[in-house]
Amino acid sequence: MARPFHLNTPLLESVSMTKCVGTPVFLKMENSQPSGSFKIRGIGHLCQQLATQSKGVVCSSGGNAGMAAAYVARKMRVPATIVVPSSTPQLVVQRLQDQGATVKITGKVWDDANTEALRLAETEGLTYVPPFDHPLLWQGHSSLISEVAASLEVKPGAVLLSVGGGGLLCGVVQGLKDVGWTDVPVIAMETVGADCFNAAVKAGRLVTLDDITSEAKCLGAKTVCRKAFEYSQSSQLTIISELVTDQQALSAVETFLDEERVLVEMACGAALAAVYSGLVHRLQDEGRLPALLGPLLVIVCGGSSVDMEQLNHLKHKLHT
Ligand code: PLV
Repeated sequence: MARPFHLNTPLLESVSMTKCVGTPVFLKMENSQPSGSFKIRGIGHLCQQLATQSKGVVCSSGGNAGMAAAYVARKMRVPATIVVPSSTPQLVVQRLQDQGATVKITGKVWDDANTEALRLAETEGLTYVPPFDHPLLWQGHSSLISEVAASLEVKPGAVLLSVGGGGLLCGVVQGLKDVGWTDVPVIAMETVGADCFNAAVKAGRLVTLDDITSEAKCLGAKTVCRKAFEYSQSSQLTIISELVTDQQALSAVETFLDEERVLVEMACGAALAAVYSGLVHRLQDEGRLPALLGPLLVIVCGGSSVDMEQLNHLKHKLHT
């Protein structure tokens, strides 16, 4: 089997988050992947399976799936076209180009960019790389949990992560199944306005949002993948779907920068906000998480759509 493109990332204990939650908090530092997020796990795996003979790959993305596809394609010496929506910050377009990718800006949200990517795959004979909805992606992402299981001595009390289109959630659930941890609850976070999973859970069916109004653009898929919804309905699993505001997600990004000295984007801030805003505590008070909780595993999904200028721009826009 070919060597994977992703790294075995550090698992760090966070003293400040532990203080906040009252139970040990471990951070799986996916921000330190070569492409800046966990996406490289699934996309690396998918490309190794589907793109070795490819004349080129095309990936639709809010940014980070594109970064992973561009990195992997460069290593595989395959041309990459990344289709992003107009909401994508210029800094991401630049970073994609620096990876050697051709960038195409199409439509307002990821769903529009995806229609164009599918069209290009069809008309130009390119290999389509989906950002979240494919079993090979989930299999690739699942390595994240087997790494944790190999280094954490005890079973986590809960896993905390962000949901965009649901690929990370599906990969984590698959990983939990692989290591026999299916009884570990998963807290699935989104921002208000990029909440397709929460909408589906509430409605009991897949829901397509009218628009993406959150600034956490990398969570901005209008419809969650079917597998993630199916997992939410499974009686074998506990998946808790919760929302934070953009302000809470951004403020979590700032606190994380101050306390852990790591800059992540708002998509990741959505998960971190569950700790800093007291949501984990609230879930315990409501009896949805045990009062005596085992270690909390936080997936620091990372993200490249952020620098100091973008952070200041978001602060100004959201008045935090
Ligand atoms: N971002 C996707 C989908 O965007 C993308 O194209 O990059 N954290 C970060 C930093 C992300 O970039 C994403 C997804 C997620 C979390 C959520 O992962 P998902 O989509 O697998 O649930 C529209």
